[in-house]
Amino acid sequence: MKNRDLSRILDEMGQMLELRGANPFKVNAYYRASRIIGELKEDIETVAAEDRLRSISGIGVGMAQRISEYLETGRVDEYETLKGEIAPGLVEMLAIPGMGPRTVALVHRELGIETLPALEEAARVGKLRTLPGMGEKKEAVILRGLEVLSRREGRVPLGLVLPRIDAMIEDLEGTRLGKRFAAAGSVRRCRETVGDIDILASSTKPPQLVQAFVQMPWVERVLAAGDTKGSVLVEGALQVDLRVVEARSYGAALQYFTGSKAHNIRLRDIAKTAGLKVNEYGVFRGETRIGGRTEAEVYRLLGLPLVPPELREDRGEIEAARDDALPDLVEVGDLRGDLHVHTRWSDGSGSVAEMAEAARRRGYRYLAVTDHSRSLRVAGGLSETALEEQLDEIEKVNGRMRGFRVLSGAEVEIMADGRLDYPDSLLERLDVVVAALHSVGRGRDEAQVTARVIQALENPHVNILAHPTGRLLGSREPYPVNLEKVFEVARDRGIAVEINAQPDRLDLDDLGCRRARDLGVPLVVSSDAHAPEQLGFADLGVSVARRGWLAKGDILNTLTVGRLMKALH
Ligand code: DGT
Ligand code: CA
Ligand code: CA
Repeated sequence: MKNRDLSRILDEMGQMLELRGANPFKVNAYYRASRIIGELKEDIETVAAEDRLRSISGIGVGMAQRISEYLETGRVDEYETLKGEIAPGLVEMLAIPGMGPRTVALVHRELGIETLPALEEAARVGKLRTLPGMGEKKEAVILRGLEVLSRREGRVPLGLVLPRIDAMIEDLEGTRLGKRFAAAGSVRRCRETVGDIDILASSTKPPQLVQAFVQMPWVERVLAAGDTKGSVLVEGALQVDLRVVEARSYGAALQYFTGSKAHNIRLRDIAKTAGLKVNEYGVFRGETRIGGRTEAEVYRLLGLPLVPPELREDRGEIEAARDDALPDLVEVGDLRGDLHVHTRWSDGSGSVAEMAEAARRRGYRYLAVTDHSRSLRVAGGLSETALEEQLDEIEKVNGRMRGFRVLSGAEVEIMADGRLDYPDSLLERLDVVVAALHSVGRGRDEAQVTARVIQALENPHVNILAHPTGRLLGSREPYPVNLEKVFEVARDRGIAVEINAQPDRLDLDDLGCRRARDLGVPLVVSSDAHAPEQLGFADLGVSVARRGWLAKGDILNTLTVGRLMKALH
């Protein structure tokens, strides 16, 4: 789907226009179109193909033209022109969390700042705070934003690149110049962010395949094109490396290029001790190749069972493999339901029935509807009365469905004093209460935030703690919270901790999962879907769980609904 890319481009256009002081109506038209397309349930290409762009409310003639232009040519002329006319440093500044077009225009106009280093310098020496409408706080926000931006640089959340990788591999398969294709590197290990994309292929015509690769329409710049490898940049400056090997080396190459480097170094040591040599071409004794066609064979020749890619970080998996004690990792197919989703009642885009149908199509047997609670106004939080009405609707949907159960629930705000956002008398009536913190307020320290969360977990109706650290990949650091203490309370009170599978959350992360499991805390994998098709995010959550060494038995939403309710209550 091109919805996300298009939404981003329109938003950037709005920002660039605002930066240039364009008419606010025009600016807002872009922001609105960006939002509408970002939230659109349908594939924008389908809508355009069926000539229905104009029927989307909020999309006018001009906007529809730009959308068609993008879908047909892969670019929007006006976007490229705007980018060309504005100093590149100013465009970069727009990406700083906490800095909008107005602030960028202000520092440009008043201080003549046009680059990130100049901006940082001005913030450090306290020049920004003197500008009208700024101040010390805003200056500190910008400094932190700069830091976040520099750390984010280069790494992209896995969930955002996975669909693109599938499409690229499909295109490569379409050339018929290779036999097998796979993503390797950090993508295959399912790291939460990836530095670049490594694709491996087996082929009898490596140079032709490399040529076809660097000529793909999605390639923006060719960095290298040799006989067996090519490197390119695709949209958003993301690097893609293709390696082509012979079929008899495919397993060895897949093992080598999956990494991690640390894991590979350990394997090579083991090989050496056994008088063998492993590299990307195979396993050798002296000059003789003794294997390399499959990855399992490589491990077998080293006396090890196949180590799942998600574990290959040298975090104890080599020792576990040697002792034949690798965990039996949870799989996507083990999930029987989802315990955190939103509907149109708050900020989701599907009805209760639509979400339930989509869950059933995924093979689930239950789904907890957990819309936002009353205080989270920005996300359309439900009043008590609205929640009671929703309970009636859930009952009706349940009356129509067989072999599937919609559980009632809510994602309830943890208030500043640690109390929950609905009275106990209402919480008591829900099947699943998910407690969540959406902002901690300025200047709160670890002790305060931890106390607030623990206070909430002491409410007898809470079943699950949502996204426990609140981090957003590339844009927000975790809250200062002592997870260790939170885990202990959760364990003692039988409260599950969530692995929130939104691509930019993945919260808990892999190490958090492992620690929770070691402490005996039950976990759940939740999509936090805001639309039917987002239920699929759960797959990403499962990969985090696998990287955290979790087995099926560690995850409550692998249970049948009867057992689940017992475990939660
Ligand atoms: P990334 O791209 O930063 O997210 O992380 P990776 O793990 O994908 O790293 P990348 O793309 O630099 O290399 C892909 C794999 O190739 C890496 O996981 C292991 C293998 N590899 C690369 N360089 C070396 C090396 O110097 N020694 C060994 N043993 N393996 C290497
Ligand atoms: Ca990589
Ligand atoms: Ca690479």
